[in-house]
Amino acid sequence: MRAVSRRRFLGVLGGAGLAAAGCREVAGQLLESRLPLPEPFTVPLPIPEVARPVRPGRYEVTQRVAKVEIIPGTRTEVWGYGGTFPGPTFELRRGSRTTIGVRNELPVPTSTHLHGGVNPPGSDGYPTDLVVPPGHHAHHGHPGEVLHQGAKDYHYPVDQRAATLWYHDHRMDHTAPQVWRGLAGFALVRDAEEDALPLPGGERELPLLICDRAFEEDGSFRYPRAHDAGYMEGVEGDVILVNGAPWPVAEVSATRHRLRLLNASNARRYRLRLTPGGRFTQIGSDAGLLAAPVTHDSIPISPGERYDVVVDFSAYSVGSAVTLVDALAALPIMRFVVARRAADDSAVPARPARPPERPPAVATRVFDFRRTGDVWTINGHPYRPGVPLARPRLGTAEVWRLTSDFHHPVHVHLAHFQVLARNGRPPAATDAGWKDTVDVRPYEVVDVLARFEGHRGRYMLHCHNLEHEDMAMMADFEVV
Ligand SMILES: [Cu+2]
Repeated sequence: MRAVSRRRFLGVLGGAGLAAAGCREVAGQLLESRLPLPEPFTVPLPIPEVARPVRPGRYEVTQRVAKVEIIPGTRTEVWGYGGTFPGPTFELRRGSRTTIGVRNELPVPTSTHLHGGVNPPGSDGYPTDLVVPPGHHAHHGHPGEVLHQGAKDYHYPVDQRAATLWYHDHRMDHTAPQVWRGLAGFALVRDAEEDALPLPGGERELPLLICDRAFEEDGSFRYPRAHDAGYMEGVEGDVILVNGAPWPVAEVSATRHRLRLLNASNARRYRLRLTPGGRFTQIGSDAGLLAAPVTHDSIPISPGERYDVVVDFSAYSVGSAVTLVDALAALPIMRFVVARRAADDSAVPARPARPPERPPAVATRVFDFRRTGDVWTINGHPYRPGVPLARPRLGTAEVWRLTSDFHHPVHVHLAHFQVLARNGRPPAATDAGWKDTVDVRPYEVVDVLARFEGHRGRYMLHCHNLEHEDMAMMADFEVV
């Protein structure tokens, strides 16, 4: 069945991605599912529920075990925020301080990181700042470990521009398996500047959390056991999920749609394309809207990155199928079916946001992401909690030079950055705007201008390949 499906996938691609498929663009090792996989484009695209505050400015969410139907006809145990995968979408408003109380009813400790958030260090989801389930006793504490019994309030000032953020588990040594089991969801920051734009909204704004998973015969998630050798490079699954559904299908009107694309995979990189042809008009990056839209035929997206794009489905005839594919693996991701004509008063604004300022850098620092023996290291060191590799000053900007021996999607907490150069040359068109995660490719040198604003204290930078992260590719920095 799988061979037939794969041939069909290749047919879907029509050769669009085959040229790239042979290149060494893959970051992880493939784990294959042990059950028959569904036909693509048969499961409707789910949209995660929008979380409701318990009172203005306060949300409460419980992390718990639940059984959900992912592969039709089977049940999968997920560890989810609110028992769902993805978790609920939090709609945050710039200028409205928000507290999210996270209760942990899972069998394991957790730490919740709001990815892209400009938050005080105590609410940043530090890997040893843990919420433990009631009655849990730590067997072997890490130095400096803090345990919150049962629940913790995370305080978010939401003093940052409109952007597609997401939240996920960040527990020391266990982020990869815990996110794989479902601990991730969207958090969208909105503001007045964005409200004034004529962007597609409502049903025409689709958050798309893309990730890969593998499944056991009984429908449970398949993931390597702690001591399975061979997954040093990262774990990739053979099923692509969008918002938790395998290769889903969505009916759309023949109008513009805003797609908030998130790669929530542990290790898999994608090169997104539309087939039979089509373009993405990028309006935003990880951490906010762009000063000018940029049009792309394809978009490379590494774990942790977001692309905010507009696709105009009026370019296709009613009844046609438009497939979002990954040109790296030559496999489909999901399908849009253009169902009907409709009025469209949306537009792509010529200037979605003000151009980002570029303050002069007060320092240049090098962070080298590399394998050292059996672990992944930064500047030669496996992670040492509490030992900062840098002490940037609040209110300043620095050039951080990121170097690499492999594909490492580098994520910096707190500080948003602009990509200045790749290998001394101008960055790619897809590097535009404010970012918090950048794919550093094998033997590449990426210069970014990072701004340290908002809060003093202990933060971190790390590889967002979650297996690399768990294998020690993290470092602290302290804003002073
Ligand atoms: Cu890495």
